[in-house]
This record gives sequence, C-alpha cells and structure tokens, in this order.
Amino acid sequence: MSGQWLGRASSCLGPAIYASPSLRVSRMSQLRLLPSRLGAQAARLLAAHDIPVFGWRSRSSRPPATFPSSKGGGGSSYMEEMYFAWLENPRSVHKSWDSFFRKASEEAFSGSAQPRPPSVVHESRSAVSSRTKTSKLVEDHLAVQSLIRAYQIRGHHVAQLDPLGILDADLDSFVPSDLITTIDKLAFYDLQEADLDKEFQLPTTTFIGGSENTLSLREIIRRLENTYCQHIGLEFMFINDVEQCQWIRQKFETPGVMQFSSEEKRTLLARLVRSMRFEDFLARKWSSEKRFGLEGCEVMIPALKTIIDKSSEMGIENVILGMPHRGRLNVLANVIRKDLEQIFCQFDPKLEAADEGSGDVKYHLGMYHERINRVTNRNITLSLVANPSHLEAVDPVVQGKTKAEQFYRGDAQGKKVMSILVHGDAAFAGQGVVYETFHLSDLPSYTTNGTVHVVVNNQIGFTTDPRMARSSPYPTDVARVVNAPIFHVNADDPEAVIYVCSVAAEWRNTFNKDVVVDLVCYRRRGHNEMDEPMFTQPLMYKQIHRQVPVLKKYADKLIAEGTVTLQEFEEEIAKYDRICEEAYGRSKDKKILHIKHWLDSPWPGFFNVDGEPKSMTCPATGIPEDMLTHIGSVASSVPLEDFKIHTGLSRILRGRADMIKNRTVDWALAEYMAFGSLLKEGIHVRLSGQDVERGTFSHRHHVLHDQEVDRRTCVPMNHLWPDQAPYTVCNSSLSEYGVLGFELGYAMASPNALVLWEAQFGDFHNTAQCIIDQFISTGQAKWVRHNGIVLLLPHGMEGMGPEHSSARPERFLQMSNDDSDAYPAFTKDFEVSQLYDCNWIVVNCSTPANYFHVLRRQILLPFRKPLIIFTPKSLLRHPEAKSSFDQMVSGTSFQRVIPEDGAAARAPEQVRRLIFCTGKVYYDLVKERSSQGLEEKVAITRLEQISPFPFDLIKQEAEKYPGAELAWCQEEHKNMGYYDYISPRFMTILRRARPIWYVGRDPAAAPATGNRNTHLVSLKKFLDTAFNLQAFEGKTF
Ligand SMILES: Cc1ncc(C[n+]2csc(CCOP(=O)(O)OP(=O)(O)O)c2C)c(N)n1
Ligand SMILES: [Mg+2]
Repeated sequence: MSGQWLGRASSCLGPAIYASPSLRVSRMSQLRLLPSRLGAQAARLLAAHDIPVFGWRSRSSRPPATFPSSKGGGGSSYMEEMYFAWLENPRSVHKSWDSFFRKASEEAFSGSAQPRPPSVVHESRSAVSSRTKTSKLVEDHLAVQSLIRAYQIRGHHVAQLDPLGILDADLDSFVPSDLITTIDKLAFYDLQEADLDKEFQLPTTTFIGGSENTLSLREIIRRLENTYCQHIGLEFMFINDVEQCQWIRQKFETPGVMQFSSEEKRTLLARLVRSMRFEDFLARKWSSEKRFGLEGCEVMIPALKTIIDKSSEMGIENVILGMPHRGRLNVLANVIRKDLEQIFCQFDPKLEAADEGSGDVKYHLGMYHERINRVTNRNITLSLVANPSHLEAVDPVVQGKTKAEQFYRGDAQGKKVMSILVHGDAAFAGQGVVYETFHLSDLPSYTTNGTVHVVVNNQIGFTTDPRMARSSPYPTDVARVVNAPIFHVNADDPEAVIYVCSVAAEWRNTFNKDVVVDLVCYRRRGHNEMDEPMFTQPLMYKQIHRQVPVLKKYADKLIAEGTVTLQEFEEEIAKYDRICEEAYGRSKDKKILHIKHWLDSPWPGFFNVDGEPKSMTCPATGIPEDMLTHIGSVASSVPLEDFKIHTGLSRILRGRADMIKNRTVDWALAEYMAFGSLLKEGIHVRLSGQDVERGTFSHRHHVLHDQEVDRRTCVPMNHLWPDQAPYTVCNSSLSEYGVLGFELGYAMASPNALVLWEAQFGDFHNTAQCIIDQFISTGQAKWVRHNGIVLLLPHGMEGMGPEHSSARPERFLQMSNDDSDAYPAFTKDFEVSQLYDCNWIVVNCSTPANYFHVLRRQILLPFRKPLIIFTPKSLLRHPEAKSSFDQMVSGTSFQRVIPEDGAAARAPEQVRRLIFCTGKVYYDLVKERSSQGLEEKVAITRLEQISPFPFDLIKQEAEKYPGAELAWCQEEHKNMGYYDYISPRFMTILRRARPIWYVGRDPAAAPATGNRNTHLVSLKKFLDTAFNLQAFEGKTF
C-alpha cells in the first residue's frame, strides 16, 4: 500500500514504520481478543431502542477484531460504555457525549421515520434502511472518536524521533493496529476509503479542528499525524487529570501552534551556532582532551535556554541546574555564561590550584551566576550544582537545594525558584536514585513544585546499546510513576525542540508538576573524544558519519526560506569564533585556578572577603537556665487548646515535666533544648528521615496528633518564641539515597540552618553510600564547598541481630582525613583548627548534654563541616544516661573527651588500668567495674569526639595515669567500630612507648550475632577481659 493516499501527512511515515512486517504480525498476534462486553442489559436496551448492535462484530462479516492491549488508557470500549450509559440515561454522561449521540441520531433520522417502538413487529424496508443509516452514522462517529483517542495514546510509537532513522525510540518497530498508517487499517474501525471525505463531528477531547467543529476524516487523520507522528512524540494519556490532558492536547493539537517569528528563528540559529562552534573550538584546540562534547545534541543549548527564557517570562528568578558530563562545558559557557577564558584555562596542564583539597576535573565543577536574561530583560540567577562522576547522584541534591531556596524566599508555590535536571538516556533508565527522586516530587516537605527534566537521549550509554541497557520502551518511563508528561522530540528538528521546551516550561509553571523532554539525538563521537565507537556500534556510526550536522540543516532551511542570508549566517559563525579566540588568548595569562570561583552555592556574608572564616574560635555552647526551663516546659505540654493527645503520650509529657522540675534531661529533651535554642537565635532547623516525627524508638514526639480530629497536628517546637525561626520536622519517603541527597542539597543553600537527616537504623545509611562518599566526605576537597549536614545514625549492639546494630563507624573513620601518624603541634587553637582542617566530624556522645552541645556547636562554629553522630537506642531510656542542667547552662561546652572523674581520678597513681571507650559500652563498663569493686584500680575515659582525634586530651589522660595499662574497649567486633582508627593515633601520641590493648569482640564478618545468648556471652567475655588485670601480662606489642 502506498503512503501517498493521505497526502502530506503520510509522507512523514518513513520506512521505519514498514520496516519489519514480521515483527508487526507477531506483536499483533499477542493482542488479546476483545471480550464480549454486551451483557443482557445492553442487549435489552438495544432491542428497546430498535438499534442493532454496532461495531466490528455486528457490522462486518470478518472475524472478531482484535483490540489493543492496555498500552495506554481506554479505546472503543470506553465509547461503547458511554453509548450504553447514554441509552439508559442521557444525563448520566457528560453533556458533550449527550449532544454527540443526540446529534448523530437526529442526523440519521432526519426526514425519515423516527425509531419505532420495540412492539412493532413487522417493519417496512425503508425503516430498516433508516435504522441501518442511523447506526452506521453513530458507529462511524464512535469509530472516529476512537481513532482520535488512539493517536493521542499511541501516536508516539510511530513518530519520527530518531534523527538517524535507525532505531525506534521505544525500541519496538511494531505499529499499533489502531493507527491509520496504511489505508487498509481503516477497516480496524469498520471505515472505508469512501468515508475519508465524509465530515465528522469532533469531540471536545480534541483541538485539531481549531475553530471548526467538524472535519473530513482525511483531514482528521492528517492533523492527528501532524501532531502525534512527526518529530514530536507525546506521552501523556496516562495522566489521571482530565484538565491536564486537555491542556496538553490544546498545546499540541491546535492548528498552527508551531509558528515561529523570523526573530525567534534567528535567535535559535544563533544559539545553535554557539553550541556547535564551542565544541568545534575545543576540538580544534585540544583534540586529545576529554570533554564529553555535545556533538549530536547541540540543540540542548537552545533547549535549555528556551526553558529558562520561558520560565523567566513567567516569573522565575532563580534556576538550579543539575547535569552529567555530556555537554557540561557547553552549558557552562553558553547557558550559565561562565567566562570562556575560565573554561579554556582549565585545559592548560600547567595550571596551578590555589585552593587546598583535591579539586576536580573541569566537567564536574559547579557554577553560580546572576545576570540579566536578554530575552525577558529580567534578573536571573543560574547555578549549576557540582557533581561527581556518579550519574544521577546529583538529582536529589539539586532538589534539596531548590527546596531550600524556595523556603528561604517564602516561595511556597515555586513561582520564583525552579530546578532543571539533565540526564543521559542510559543513566535515567538505569539509576534507582532517579526513581527515588521522582518520589519526592509531590511530598509536601520535599516538593520543588515541578522540575523540568531534559534527557540527552543519544541512544547509547558508553558502549552499550539501549536494548541491553533497559527493559522499558523509552528511557523516560520512570517518569510515568508521578504522572509527568513526556515529550519525545527529534533533536534534529530544532523548532520542534524549542516548541516542546517552551510547553514544558509552561506546564511546570502552570501545574507545578514534573515534565520530561526527551531529546532523541545521537552521539557524534565516542563516549569521550578518545574512544573509538566503531568497535562496538559500527552500523550506527556509519550512519552518524553520513549525518549532516543539525546546524547546517537548520541554516540551509532558514536560508532557503529567506529568514537569514548565507552571509549573515557566516558572520554569526565568525563572530562567535572570534569571541572564542579572544578568550583563548586571555586564558593563556591565567596561571592559577581558583576553585572557589566555581562555587555553586556562595554564602554571602558568612566568610570574610577572602573566603576564610571570620574567626577561629570554638564557641561556648551552654545556654541560660531559664531558657532550658522554658524549652522544657513547651516540650512537656500541648500548646494548642482543645487538643486531645494519646494518654500514653500524656504520660511521656508528664515524665518530661518531672525531669525539668529535677533539672535533668534525657536524650529527647537534650535534642529539644538544642533545637529550641537555635530556633531562638534565628537558625532554621530541619529534621528529615523515616519516621523522625515520632522517632523510630518513640522517644521524640515532635508532632502531636489530635486523637479526635483527623489530621490535626501540633508541633510544639514551633510554639517556643514569638520571633523564632521555623522548625521543620518531616517523615520522609522510604529512601536513603534520595532523601540524604536532598538534605545535603538543602544544607548547601544556607549556613544558617541546622539540617539533620536521621537513618531509621544507622546501617541503612549504606543505601545512600554514594552521597556519603561522593559529596559528604569529599565535597569540600573537591569543590571548596562547606556543608554542615548532620547525620543521626542509631547505633549499638543490643542483641538485635546483624542488621539494625551497627552504623558502621569504621567506614566513616576510615574516610576521616586527619593524619594518624603526624604528631600534632598543640597550638592554642588546636581544637578549632583541627575541626577546620578535617573533612567531617565523627562523634559518639555518651550523655544527653554532650549531644546538646555538639548540635549547637555545629551552628556556632565559624565554618561548616558535616557531622556524623552515632546515636543511641537503649540509652534513650537508660536511667543513667541523663544529664543535669548544670552540664548545659551558660559556660559549659561540648566535651571531646569525658575523663574519669571517680575514685580512680582522685588517686591516679594507684590506677592499674585506664580503659578508653566511646558510646554506650561505657555504661556496661561502669556497671561491671562496680560489681567487681575496681573503682580505684580501673579508670574509664570516654572518647566523645572520635574524629578529628583529640590528641591533646588523650595525651593528658594517658599521662595522668603513668602506671596504668591502657586499653581500648568497644562492643563492636575488632575489625569494625573504632579500633583500627584509634590504634595508630594512640601509638602516635604515646610515641609508641606504651601499648593500647584491645578489649572487645573478635573479628567477624557480620556486625552482630542473631542469637541473643551468643550476644550476652560475648559481652560477658569482653567485660571479664576488661577488668582482668592480668589479661595482658606477658604480652608484647
Ligand atoms: C553510577 C555510574 N555508573 C557508571 C558510570 C560510568 N559511566 C560514565 S558515562 C556512562 C554512560 C552514560 O550513558 P548515558 O547516561 O546515556 O549518557 P551519555 O554518556 O550517553 O551522554 C557510564 C556507564 C558512572 N559515571 N556513574
Ligand atoms: Mg546516552
């Protein structure tokens, strides 16, 4: 069958559609038969209206038609349902359906007999023919509606998306049977060629008519093809919201929507020139350097710029971008507008780094730039968040930063701040964090009110073909879970791309929901400029070598239509080349690279002009007693009237009130005191994680729930002071990677917020390992960016099995950068400079007061470092694990080490053993020491700040007990916990003159036993060793 019969539209149906008939047949044979939907009631109704059963079964003698499986939503069956419902009660259907069926019936009956009542048995020939006419008309209208809907749902499957014309973007060459790709397919709807020129009423669910209500079938198909089967493939019919579907239909179906003024075309061409010539310039100057060029998807630059222009036009003032390697330098140069010489100088191997730390490769660095948007003449701030090589890891970080910026600007609806995320096709489909991030998109405390996602779908990931890289038809299917519309577009049609991007920006700013633009493109070179792609994709690359670059194609088009002249085009190229050359000349003068010029999140006013802390002191963190009392009283009350809390909670609150009366706090109250006091100082506090509102261990109760009024809650922390900063506490989705990344991004936005992420149990942090390794541990070294995020990781061996026991302190400590072998110089500011130099702070507090202090210190320090806190479980309710107000009032501060203060400390020369430990095991040790009556012989000192290692205080303690053996006791297995970290540091500070013996569990593979008895036996065993003063006699070290 020739493709000519439909006129212009059919010409877009290229050979790919017809390429594989066998595949088509096999796919067709999988389609299930339409089950008979006509029940007894329907048959009765039809008989009552004297209307024969319509549709494929009654009307044709061919075998029962097949009907597509549920690849989208709905089809003819829907119309059938509507029809039956209408027959039963015309008011039960939407008025558009009513008028449609009514009109169809009227037309059919006009001038002839009305339908006869069912009682009439003998019918005239003309009545029978009139009825047949009626039913044919209704059926044909239904068929046409069904056809329109089929294009809306499945048109994208045959859209011409691949610029190379090789692959189907959905990885399947089947042609849906209900799309009219050849004339014989009209039969699917029981339509014939003769019907093509008949006029049909258009339903309200299409806009192809423009101002016309009827169109010929030929025109209907042509317009549907134009909209759905050319260079744009739309996936949106899965969206549950009718209004949103209508919006999209209107944007794309309305005739003539894709009109561009010549000014717009010239701007587009100029942007393409910049995009392409930038890559050409780099290729010419540094042919053997990796840059992950954008060639094959040059259109991404105008695409991003359109999204930004359109958003700026709609009021957006701040755009936060996240993107991977591909085309990143180009985005920096041509979207963010980083000075070209700053980019070019990075290619100079002799460039010296001015900043401390490792730095990072040029295609990972971030950027922040405020400028005027030339199209809208409004101010706009653009930032590109620095990211690691780990694809998609930056997604939640960008979202967190965006949320924070919105929060601080009071932009609850996301009208001023938005995020754009760029993805690769393989990574978007493959990386689970994409899904985790999507699931944050509509949660009240995590939504950024819609993100525009742009996929650089070059149909390859490194050397892997999409067929081996994903099981979903498109790389973008993950976005369907949040009902985000997905606009696929052929990247070699720049105008289609620009149109799609402007609709995407409008969508985001209209519905505040995510949207995906899938730029179906190709990768002109190998994965990087050094790679040979012909090894693995020979045929694809043969085609790529033949492929005319998009700039040339578009320039030829504009020249042919007279929008620009060849001379103007050449001048535009020459102009940009000159800009590059001049910048290149200047770049040669640059000898030093300042990574701080590449900061994505500057904190104005926090550091001095040189980017240094304003002071180098460790502040006192205690607070006045009346403040403690006030916070305590709010923590033990219900600030709202007529608010009925659970009786169990009343008991807890009474317990808190008693503690406050006794000037003591437990863990939960200490946390309350820390947060509450910071709120008073204008510090926003945000605590996020799974079940944090109540607390996994039911100790926190920061959100009270009215027992009688649904969803009425109260957060007492927000009722502390009239002018306090807001407190946000939010239960998160069940994600660690996504949520920790999000909070890290949140903490990036401002130094004046305490942002905490709590793991349900500490060991769950390993599903967020990438955020810990790539951002938290190394972020400052790579990107000179401070971050004060706090990780609360419940940790402790409680006999609860291998899981839920260990937050893996050994991993954090292994990544701590303080030197184990360097004997430090004990300067006056040793404590603070150690904190300044480290990559993160690792603590395990044994008292509520110390937890209180370390949280406050986190904010009062003149710089920001990530803080890892191993938090207790059983200690939350341990009667001994309480602190007095005396340890928290003004003048007190965080204790890095809590020295022995009992009998042993009073007569240190008598002491035979000094045990160092950290965290909960302290309480086991004290109990055992007391039961053995060894208080004078054994001293126990607690290490509260493990890293950076408090060399100064440990030295003091060791020297205080000259005659004592030194031991390190931990409840964790020997190859875990702290031992491997503390041991070389003890050796250094003791100048290897005294050993530090190990007391604890043996090495093991699993962090803890699943057998409670084994747990208790091993506990007893190491406690016995701890107090066996002969245990190490005769041993050498
Ligand atoms: C999490 C992760 N795994 C593996 C890699 C190594 N890697 C770098 S680029 C790449 C291919 C990415 O393909 P795609 O997402 O399609 O982007 P493209 O390079 O095609 O633009 C891979 C596997 C990585 N950077 N991150
Ligand atoms: Mg790719």
